[in-house]
Amino acid sequence: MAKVEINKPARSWTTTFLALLLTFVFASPALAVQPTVKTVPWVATNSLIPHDTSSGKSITLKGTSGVAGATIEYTWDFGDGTAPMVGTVTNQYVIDATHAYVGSPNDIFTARLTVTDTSTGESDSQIYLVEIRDKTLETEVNVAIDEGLWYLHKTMQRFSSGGQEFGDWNQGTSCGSRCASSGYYGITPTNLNAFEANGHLESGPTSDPYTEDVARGMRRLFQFLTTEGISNQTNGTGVVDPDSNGNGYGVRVNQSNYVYQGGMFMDAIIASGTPSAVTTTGQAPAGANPGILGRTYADVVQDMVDSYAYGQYDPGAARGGWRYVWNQGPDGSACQWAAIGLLAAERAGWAGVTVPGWVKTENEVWLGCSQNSNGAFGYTSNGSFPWGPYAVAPSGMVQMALTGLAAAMPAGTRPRPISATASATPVVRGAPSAATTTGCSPS
Ligand SMILES: [Ca+2]
Ligand SMILES: [Ca+2]
Repeated sequence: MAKVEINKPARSWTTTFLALLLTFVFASPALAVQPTVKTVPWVATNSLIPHDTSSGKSITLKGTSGVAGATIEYTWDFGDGTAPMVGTVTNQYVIDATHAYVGSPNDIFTARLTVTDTSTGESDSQIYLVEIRDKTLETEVNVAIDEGLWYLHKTMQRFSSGGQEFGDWNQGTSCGSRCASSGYYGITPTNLNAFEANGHLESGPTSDPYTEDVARGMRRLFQFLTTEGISNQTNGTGVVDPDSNGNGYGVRVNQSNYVYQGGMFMDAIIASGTPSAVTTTGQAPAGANPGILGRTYADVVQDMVDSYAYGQYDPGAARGGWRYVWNQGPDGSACQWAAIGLLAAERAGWAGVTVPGWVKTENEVWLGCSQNSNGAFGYTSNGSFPWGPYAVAPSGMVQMALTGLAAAMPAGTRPRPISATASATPVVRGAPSAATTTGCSPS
């Protein structure tokens, strides 16, 4: 019974009834959100290409729903005659089921995920195709990629801010130690790159649940960057201008160890495949400072190239590499991330993105300094192997790819492979020249 307030005219029962009726009629449909089911495709642009498995192997069937709650029920029908799995959707982003299909190569099973709102009877469903393959390395790799991307999807932390949807792997709350316990921003672009390298892009179809993940992550990625003023440098070739796009600024990761992280960001931005896309997040422009917000992806990448060009170490015989902060004497573990980012920028073929030639010729100086005559690349010089040759030899090789040395050298003169049994102290074969053993360590 409605409470009738003194001094206010009481509404008649018919008015009250009509108001309640209208509330019911118009409010209820607005409250009920129709379930929208998405299943993860193996190929983002063609959901009819099945996921790989091998007979008897446990795999994860993967889907999402637009809604979750006590009245939202899911059914995974595996399509092989076994009993379906039924449950309540508690997390709209994770409706998965583990299943092992048994059959012969080329057998295709059509599983189906159905989500029903039991309070309204509304439902939606999508198929999920699985094909039995021979248990080869390729099949195992494909299943591992499939499962790995789902792990990243499940551990992404999603949130809204300022009317935009975000996601990252940096907060270490809901995913605990599985997230970046160190809190380094680089984990987010690295994980985004895993999606992109496997064809799941922010510009992809909305039917792919990973499209939303990558879009959330890209918005977050640009919030981790900052502009910085850069200036002419004097290196072994003379005075050089690192500012290829002439705006007076570079861009770097807004955190410690930014030299190590920048290449991961450049990879993820370039792997989007959309140089003309415009950022909707990040540092606002202010006066001459271009900021990050409202710029094309290509322009941001060029400014990251500009910062690596600016931060390359310039003086002496050990010049041409990078370390913890800009313009510090090089080490091989930092150099590789510069090379990885710059190589991606160069190979992207994006209009307006260029890597100055002098960055590469100066990098060759560092390669000459840090390569031992046994072929291995050292850490801070050609005799520096604090962890053996294993970690920094690939660093030297990716730098060689950037400079063009690796492609230009005849096969017989490429760096010799590092033996798995090589000593932590490199064995110098033959008589190394003085130039390859001394005189090039950064001071
Ligand atoms: Ca610039
Ligand atoms: Ca410099």
